[in-house]
Amino acid sequence: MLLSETAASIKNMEIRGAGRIARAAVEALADYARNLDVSDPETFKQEMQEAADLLTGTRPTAVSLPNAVRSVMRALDSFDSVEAARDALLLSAAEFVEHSEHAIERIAEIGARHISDGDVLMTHCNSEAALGCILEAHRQGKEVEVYATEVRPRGQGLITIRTLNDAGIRTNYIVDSAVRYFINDVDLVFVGADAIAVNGAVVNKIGTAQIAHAAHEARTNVIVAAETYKFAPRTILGELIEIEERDTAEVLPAEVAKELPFVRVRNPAFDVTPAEYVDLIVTEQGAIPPGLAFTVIRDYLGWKIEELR
Ligand code: RUB
Repeated sequence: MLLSETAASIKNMEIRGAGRIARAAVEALADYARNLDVSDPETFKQEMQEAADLLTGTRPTAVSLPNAVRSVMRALDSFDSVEAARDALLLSAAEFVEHSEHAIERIAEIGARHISDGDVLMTHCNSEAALGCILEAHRQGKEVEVYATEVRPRGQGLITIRTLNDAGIRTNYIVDSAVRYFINDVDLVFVGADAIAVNGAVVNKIGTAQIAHAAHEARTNVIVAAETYKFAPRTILGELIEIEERDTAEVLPAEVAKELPFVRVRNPAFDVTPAEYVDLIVTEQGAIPPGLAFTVIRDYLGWKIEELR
């Protein structure tokens, strides 16, 4: 897929979910580098930077996207020939994709340990990492049942219930507003993340915070499944994670909205779940309480505070 096509597919959500977005962006960068026909290394770096900026500008919340792109672009720092720089970038991109796929497998293994035979789980949106844990528990022979939400306005719950159904997992499909009604029937909430702040707050699909709040009230544990590259380094400096607000026509058709001049439609795609409503974050490096988010940024993302300034 061409760079501009990948960027458009991420923006219009044909490619969606923070992990998939990161991998698609890295693959698009690699493809662009492979075909970039320039002779001067500075021009190569500059063109690659423009490509990187195009990709990172597509969706603002999933921090996996800039983290992935930046980690691959770092490969260009120390080369002075186009061929050497190209090779280094291609190697780094391949390593990222491999690491990302491996991370999903590790998270599934670690997350499944927290699921017991007979558990009733709830999930929201469509997270490859969260679903990986549920599918792995099922694969191990644990009998699980899932409540999956619809996920207004884009309906990602449909993708989730198809996957669960294909695996033969008993699933209840509910509207988002039925979460509190059913929360007492649930043993464990499993969700993914688009970004995790240094204080352990989790940014995920709009509605996650309400679910976590209901779970907290019902004393039901909330587990977040997230690769370490979903942690947001710049939050160390107090930077807030931008919440994407999408086209209002996803919520109300434009022709209806036109008839209602006093009505303003709002469509935030994500919300922030405070760390105190999160019991555990399962990463490929192990499961941590949200209070240890800083150590992930320090120890696994390789960011130095000086670099962030
Ligand atoms: C997807 C979403 C997912 C996270 C984690 O939102 O909120 O829960 O991205 O997914 P959208 P994963 O559909 O708007 O991209 O675990 O697959 O990275």
